[in-house]
Amino acid sequence: MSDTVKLTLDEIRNLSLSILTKSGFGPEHAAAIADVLTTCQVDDCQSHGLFRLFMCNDTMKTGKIDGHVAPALAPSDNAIVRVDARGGMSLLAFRETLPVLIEKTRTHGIAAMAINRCFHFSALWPEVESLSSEGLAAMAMVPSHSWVAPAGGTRGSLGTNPLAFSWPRQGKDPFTFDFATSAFARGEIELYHRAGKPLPEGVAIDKYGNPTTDPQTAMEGAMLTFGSYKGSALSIMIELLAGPLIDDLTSLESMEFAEGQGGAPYHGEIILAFDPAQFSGGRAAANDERAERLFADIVDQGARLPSQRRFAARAHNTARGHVEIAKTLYEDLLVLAE
Ligand code: NDP
Ligand code: PYC
Repeated sequence: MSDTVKLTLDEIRNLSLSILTKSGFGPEHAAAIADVLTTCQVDDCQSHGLFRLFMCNDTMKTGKIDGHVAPALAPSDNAIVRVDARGGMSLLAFRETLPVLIEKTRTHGIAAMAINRCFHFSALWPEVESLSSEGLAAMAMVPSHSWVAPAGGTRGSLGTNPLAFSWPRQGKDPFTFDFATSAFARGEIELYHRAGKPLPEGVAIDKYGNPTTDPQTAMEGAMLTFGSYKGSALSIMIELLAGPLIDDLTSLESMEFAEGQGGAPYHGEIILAFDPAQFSGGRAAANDERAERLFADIVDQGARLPSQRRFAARAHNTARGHVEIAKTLYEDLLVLAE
């Protein structure tokens, strides 16, 4: 008997919508979340696809999130778009405000969106790719919960703090990367835990500061940053840019706010967008060629660009009209939908 289940794109979205609605999200929030989960699952992003419905459901159970609230855009005449998620999930705030960010980026050459007071559970690449598909380069960053020890430390101070970047390419998929600044995303450790698999070395320490490969012990101890002090410094930068810079919480403060109840972290998000047409002094086409020469040099030697696996998964799943997910995951999701 197969240990996977086939789901069409409509089935992924409908399953997400029914779980989110049952959990207590209103139609606008449920649609914004279901669309991103479907997008992620089609690209075989297992840690931030359908699996994240558990986190959405857990977040609602805390009673701290508002599943119906409308985000509020602050008036501004400069290049900063400030949107208050007002205690709702981040995705509706991003979706509703994206056109303003695009317009401001085209006007000023560079613009930023600061989302405040949001619960956040999602992958960032769909956000930066919604800007690169408009011909803009973009970066996005968020803190999370203080699960991650700084390099040389023994306890969690930093979040898993993802950094995403997307660069538009003429007639091609964009150059995109999106990864946690921890060696593993929390979601990845959770998947190892579900599968009963040990972690690789170098991902986490126990609560006494000793290395561990046991996912449960890792979640009770602290995660490690990627690349030692380099990932640690990047993670601190993300805390600062997506926290104090935009008047919002750090991962330490998000953890305190949660009061041990679980669910998605609560904090802010920053998204930066750049218009190559304006930065390049009218030489965007020539500079596109220079970027393409770099990509070709990387690929020609057998290295792969980030997101190539994901784009291949998207093409494969779209062509066959379905994705495959673990049967155990599907059965657990059906319980949430009941
Ligand atoms: P991964 O380690 O799975 O992958 C990170 C990136 O590296 C992807 O762009 C991936 O491309 C690329 N990549 C992987 N292997 C290679 C390779 N050999 N050569 C070139 N590029 C490669 O990501 P994480 O597990 O760290 O993060 C997963 C997701 O979790 C992200 O989308 C992130 O936004 C999300 N996240 C969200 C958080 C939040 O608070 N909201 C917190 C932490 C993470 P490809 O996909 O093609 O393999
Ligand atoms: O995987 O680290 C993670 C994560 C944190 C919040 C949402 N995902």
